[in-house]
Amino acid sequence: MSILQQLVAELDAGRVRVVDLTQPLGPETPVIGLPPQFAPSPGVTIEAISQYDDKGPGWYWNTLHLGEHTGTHFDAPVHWITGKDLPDNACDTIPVRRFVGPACVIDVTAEVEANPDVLLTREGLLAWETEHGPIPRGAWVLLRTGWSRRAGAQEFLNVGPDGPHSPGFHKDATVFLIEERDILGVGVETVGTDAGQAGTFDPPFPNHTLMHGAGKFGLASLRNLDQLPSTGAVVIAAPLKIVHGSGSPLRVLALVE
Ligand code: 23J
Ligand code: MN
Repeated sequence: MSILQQLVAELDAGRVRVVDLTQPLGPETPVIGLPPQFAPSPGVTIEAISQYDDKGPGWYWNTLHLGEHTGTHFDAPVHWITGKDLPDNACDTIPVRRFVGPACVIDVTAEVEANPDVLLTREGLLAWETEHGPIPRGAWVLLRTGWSRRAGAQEFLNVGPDGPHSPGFHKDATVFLIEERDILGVGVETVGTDAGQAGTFDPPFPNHTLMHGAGKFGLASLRNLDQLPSTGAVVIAAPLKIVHGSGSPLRVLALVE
């Protein structure tokens, strides 16, 4: 059997599973809140074009209205000013090979329960590697925080008087993943790939600033990371081919043995 025939046989036998890392996309989907001087994300509106009625007796279809960065979504390098002049930096020009890679899942759920603002550090990554081996070039690095268990926009966005509180990456961890591991990008359970308080960091939004400046990607609002092993899964995260798109909602799938 060829490798792909073997893969299909393993899927049929249930020895390889497809895990859905995607949130439902609808009017209830929480979107990021930015400070009031900036233009907001519009949320999700779905309006029927026809539903087996006068407007289309035999068919049902909808119009979607939403931002590119809504729900489970992909961040392309062109999303950030640091990545705006890179080659192949948008949804329609990134080579498709770069949407597929091995997953390294870093579990900080216990730390987040103690402190929702916790940041994964370079030391945290090195400790993970001592246990699981080096993060390979071209990996998706997924930050498992338990955050997707938070039901409803209020708990999920966790906005206080001083802005949102949610976990993320320390700048040193981001630099390490770019310069010493050459990953594809990071994925998180939270609404964005930076910590809730990252607007106050130096630089602001260090994960967006540095990852996209290095041509790397982001995946936000993932779920079901607790169904993945620390290593060994393969993640497929292919955004819509939006012309000059800065990002896109997408279905993120993991293949797990
Ligand atoms: C726009 C401005 C700031 C941020 C974001 C978008 C995201 O997190 C995003 O969805 O990429 S932090
Ligand atoms: Mn985004």
